[in-house]
Amino acid sequence: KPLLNLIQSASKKGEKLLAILLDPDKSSPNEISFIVKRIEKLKADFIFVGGSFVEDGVTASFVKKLRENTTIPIVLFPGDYSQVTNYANGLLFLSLLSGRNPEYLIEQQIKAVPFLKNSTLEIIPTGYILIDGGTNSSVLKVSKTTPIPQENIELAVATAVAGMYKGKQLIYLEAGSGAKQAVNYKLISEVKKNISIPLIVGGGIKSTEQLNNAYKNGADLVVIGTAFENNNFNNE
Ligand code: 1GP
Repeated sequence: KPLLNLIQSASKKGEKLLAILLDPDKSSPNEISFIVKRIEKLKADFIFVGGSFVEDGVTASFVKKLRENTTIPIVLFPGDYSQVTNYANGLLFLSLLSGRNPEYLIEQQIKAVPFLKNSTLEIIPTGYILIDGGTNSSVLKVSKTTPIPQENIELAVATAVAGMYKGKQLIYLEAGSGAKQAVNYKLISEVKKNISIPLIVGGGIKSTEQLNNAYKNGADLVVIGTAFENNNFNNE
């Protein structure tokens, strides 16, 4: 599993990784070569592609176009099973572990199987944990679940560790796209201390300072979407 190995070995060596998240719904295909140049300038390790509301077929043509413009690995971060496409390199096979909605714990995953059985995608089992980012993010609206409060570190840690015991290869702490409050550093460091698999953190990270603090506290891979989209993130 080349992508997972890359993340695992970076995590072991303490090397920090960056992913830029693109929402096919918000980025126009005409801008792709320009977007790719900006991503390459940031030296991002991955391009994540996904969104909460994307029409059928839009992700596939978007990723195809991306693929033609860059060699950076493309990883699907799908809002639902219809967003899965072979033009990408890998797939975060997400289970929303913080929620109690079976649709996002197992139903969507089952619906993806007919496609995935014949797919070339690297499938990466990922425990997805929503932390309250102070906004009614689209992932909350779509999943109809309650996020874990920032103060409830114990619950966040137990959820992450349960995910690891269930065999997830990555844990993703998510404050929600455009979150007012990113995942707090104490929570990141406590989760990190308690798991032996790589940790992804995203949602509401807008500055180099926040990025570096997330890394310092134990994030192995940070995901930036909104700030990149708004051209607010230059990592200088
Ligand atoms: C959202 O974690 C990602 O799923 C990134 O969030 O858009 O706030 O950067 P932002």
